[in-house]
Amino acid sequence: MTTPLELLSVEHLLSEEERDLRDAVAHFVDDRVRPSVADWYEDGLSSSAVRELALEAGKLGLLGMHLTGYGCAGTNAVSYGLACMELEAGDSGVRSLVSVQGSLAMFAIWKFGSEEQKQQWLPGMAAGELIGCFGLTEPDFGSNPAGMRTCARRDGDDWVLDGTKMWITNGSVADVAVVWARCADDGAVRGFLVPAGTPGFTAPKIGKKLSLRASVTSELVLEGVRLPSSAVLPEVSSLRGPLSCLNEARFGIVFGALGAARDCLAAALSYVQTREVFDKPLASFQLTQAKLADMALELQKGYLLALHLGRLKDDGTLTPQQVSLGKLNNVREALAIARECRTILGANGITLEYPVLRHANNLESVLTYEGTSEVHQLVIGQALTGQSAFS
Ligand code: TGC
Ligand code: FAD
Repeated sequence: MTTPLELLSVEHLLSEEERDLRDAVAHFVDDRVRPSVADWYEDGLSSSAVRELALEAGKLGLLGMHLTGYGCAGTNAVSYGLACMELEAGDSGVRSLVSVQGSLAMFAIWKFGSEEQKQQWLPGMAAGELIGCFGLTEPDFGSNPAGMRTCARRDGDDWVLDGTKMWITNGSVADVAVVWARCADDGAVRGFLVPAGTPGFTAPKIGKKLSLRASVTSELVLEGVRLPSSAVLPEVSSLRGPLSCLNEARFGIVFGALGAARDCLAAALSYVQTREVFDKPLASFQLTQAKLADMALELQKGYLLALHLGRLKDDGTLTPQQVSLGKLNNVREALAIARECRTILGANGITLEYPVLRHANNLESVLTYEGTSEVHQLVIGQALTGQSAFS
């Protein structure tokens, strides 16, 4: 029997170094994620578990791995993508931890921070000793962050921040929050580094989630938060700042979502060999094989797309529109695969004994965060027609 990813021999398109890194992350997921992930999902991931995972991911060099200097591993983009794929084969929440830390919080500081800010935060974040979060979304402004109400005003040499951020991954665990705010004096959007414990800053955890349960999600509340002038990221003063960070994280998701889909397909392939219906293995029915063939096809098309985008990124030519194409396709197809696998497992598919509904539920969040499918359709529509249809 051939595994889905062997069908097209996509493996041959990877270098030995890329395969070795991918395998190391896969072992980490087998050892540290798979044995506990059903419990994390059922109980909700604790803050201490986030810290432990961050330290282990830091030891493996996964945090900010595609960045250079400041203790970061400096791998190529394809290796980062492959790491996301293996982590998300474990759980989207674990990939989220690595994405938010490396591609959002660390990238913001690495790209737009002062040398002093980089020295202060990046080595500890790369090691997983310090955790960062990224606050862009607000209760009333998700897809349209340009409408943000979080406001920064000057008071002497200080900045004072007021506002609320919503749905922030690791908000209540983080040692530092990268908060994007509109400045009262010039209307520019700037990033601020808000250390945990700053007076006026709280981060209540969001409960009752039915998706991404192996991940902590929080609100950020800023009430007269006073920060020194050194807290502002000096190198950007428009939405280009946060949107550039999103390009990085979305790229990881292009690969990551396929990991979740691959894990679902592996579970379904194993299930159909042993489950008998109408006195024959489920694998022997044409309808089952048609489902499996279509899913393997989409998985491999998605993998080729991800690799192509990864090679473009390593060449320095990847555009945000191309990232939108990859995120739109691969998350949408991954979710369709997860749901189809759930049908194959019948009632067993609804339990945490198997990964399929957990992945499907997680992928509902992945479809929404980092730009909803509709936002990415509109980005592509604008590229095709030259017309913006956002508003
Ligand atoms: P627009 O007026 O077109 O541009 C404003 C400024 O931004 C620049 N720009 C970009 N820069 C870099 N990368 C991109 N993709 C960019 N898109 C635009 C643009 O050049 C301009 O710069 P400047 O310096 O000239 O001012 O922007 P717009 O307000 O019309 O917005 C366009 C739109 C809707 C595509 C954008 O707002 C968007 O992407 N919305 C979706 C928001 C979103 O994805 N939020 C995600 C929050 S973080 C998250 O979800 C983390 S989940 C956890 C995890 O990853 O695990
Ligand atoms: P809305 O923007 O209100 O969209 C609602 C619906 O309207 C969607 O279907 C959308 O596609 C559609 N829509 C919006 N605009 C248009 C349009 N112009 N045309 C047609 N349809 C449109 N954010 C952060 O900043 N940091 C984080 O760490 C973070 N982590 C997250 C973790 C989880 C688990 C989740 C679920 C979300 C997280 N988010 C985070 C927030 C996420 O980025 C937003 O949820 C997302 O951007 C969508 O915003 P919204 O939920 O406000 O939906």
